Amino acid sequence: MKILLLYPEFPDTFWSFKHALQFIHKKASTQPLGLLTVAAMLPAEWEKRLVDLNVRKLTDRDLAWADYAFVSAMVVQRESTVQLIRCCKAAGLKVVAGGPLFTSEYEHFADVDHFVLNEAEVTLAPFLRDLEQGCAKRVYTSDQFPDIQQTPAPLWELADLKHYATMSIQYSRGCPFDCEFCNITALYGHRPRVKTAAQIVRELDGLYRLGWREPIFFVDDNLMGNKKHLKEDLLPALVEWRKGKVGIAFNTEISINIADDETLMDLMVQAGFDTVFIGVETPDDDSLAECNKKQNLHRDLVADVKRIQHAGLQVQGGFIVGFDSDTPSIFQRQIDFIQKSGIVTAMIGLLQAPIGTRLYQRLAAEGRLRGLSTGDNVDGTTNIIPKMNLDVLQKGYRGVVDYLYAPKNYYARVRTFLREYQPPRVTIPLNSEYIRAFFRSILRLGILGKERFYYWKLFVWTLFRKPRLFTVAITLAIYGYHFRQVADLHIL
Ligand code: B12
Repeated sequence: MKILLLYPEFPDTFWSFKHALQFIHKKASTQPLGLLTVAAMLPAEWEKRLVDLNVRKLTDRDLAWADYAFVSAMVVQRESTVQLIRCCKAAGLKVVAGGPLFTSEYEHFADVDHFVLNEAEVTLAPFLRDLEQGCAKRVYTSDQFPDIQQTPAPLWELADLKHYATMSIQYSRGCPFDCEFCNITALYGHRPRVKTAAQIVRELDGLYRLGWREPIFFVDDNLMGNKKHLKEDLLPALVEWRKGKVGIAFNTEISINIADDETLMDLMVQAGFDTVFIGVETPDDDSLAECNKKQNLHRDLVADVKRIQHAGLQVQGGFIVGFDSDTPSIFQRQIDFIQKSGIVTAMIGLLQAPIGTRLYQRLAAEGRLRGLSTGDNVDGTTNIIPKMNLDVLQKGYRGVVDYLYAPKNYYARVRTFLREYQPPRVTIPLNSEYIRAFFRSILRLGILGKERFYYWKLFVWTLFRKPRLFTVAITLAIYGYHFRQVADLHIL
């Protein structure tokens, strides 16, 4: 059996990092981990070929070679997925589909032959058994959340690593919190399930053996979902693993209450983490209460962020406007809050209601939905009929984006952050690609760019005040360029 594993193209969005990746000559931010994991669960004797359309084209030869196409996607890839499936069908290929897009809305894909939904650890084996017996059904689904200690290591070797800026790896699935707008708990459950430290070390060894020295993203829904295992099992093992190795900084997603645990932050930094993404959402307690974001309520969120930065972890943040409790004053409050926190990578979006969330159910019952969410919550659209006038909301939102990514304010935020940040422990060996990226930044941002004045100001300021953070400063200048391109594309 010959299996073509297909990952559709991402649109040009905030997280695609497309415009920043050009500086380091990479094609995509990270590899499709779901497909590589599924590949490891298929019979070893089957032939497998990965085509990630973000890094290379799908050719007629690929299509002619395969017996089956296995497609994975998330909602934001909806459009390119439809085209990709059409292309496979036109080539006479049978299509098997799985992953979050299909688990959320498989009914919309009439051309797919078999849906293997939810987590493949549960649904793939029954599908393969039926396929062998010639009686495969159209839909395989399950409400079980499997033990991921049985999950095999992803087949990294199927991916052409040189095209990616980061590799991703997963320690846990699920989140103990229950934010109304998030579909993590619907997809992966409340009880965080963890792999063993030994499993993760084996996965890391696999990547290291393949020569990987660039960053690794722990794509957990909330790395500290199971704090006991994290502190007692994983982090000590990572501290040990790191000894004698170069490069490989880690980043992850986590909740704000990490700020309450100095020991945890310290262990994470020792283990090599330098960046965390946190859903900060809003400075407004009524909106936090409305969306059940209990972990963020009644806290001094700016002080929390500073504490985390001071411990040596850069904070990237998600922010939302458009809650029912929001009034037009929210726009300026978000701006002040984000500028003060020094969160440089601030993803601010309009509230959307993805299928499968409690928010979707509530608004459906209230008759306040307009179709499906685009899956990209920073494209300035929403499928919600908001309480605030939609025009006021969208104009206010546009104002916030304009402000946050205008070079003057963006670069000011970079300096606020660098003042607080402890240099990361992991030393990244300078490679020729980074050196070229540095010269490209001088040309594109320092000579040709609208931001050139702010670029040079940051350049000189960092050299004199924070020389050890010079690489971080240039990297953030490059990110800013990407964010501005995306903001211009979508909503300006
Ligand atoms: C890493 C990640 C990203 C990376 C993308 C990495 C990549 N190249 O794929 C980045 C940071 C770019 C990203 C961005 C976004 N993401 Co994201 N992301 C994740 C995250 C945290 C991990 C994905 C992963 O690797 N999981 C590990 C693998 C093993 O799990 P899996 O993919 O689910 O695969 C399992 C099953 O689904 C199944 N399976 C998967 N594929 C297939 C295929 C077949 C054929 C079969 C049989 C089975 C199968 O088997 C696997 C093993 O059980 C998930 C959350 C999560 N827990 O998965 C969110 C998630 C996928 N992201 C989500 C969202 C919404 C986004 C954004 C839109 C966020 C935003 N606000 O802008 C953006 C959009 C992307 C863009 N470019 O604009 C949603 C998607 C919801 C949906 N229903 O589609 C998720 C689920 C998070 C959430 N809150 O709900 N994301």
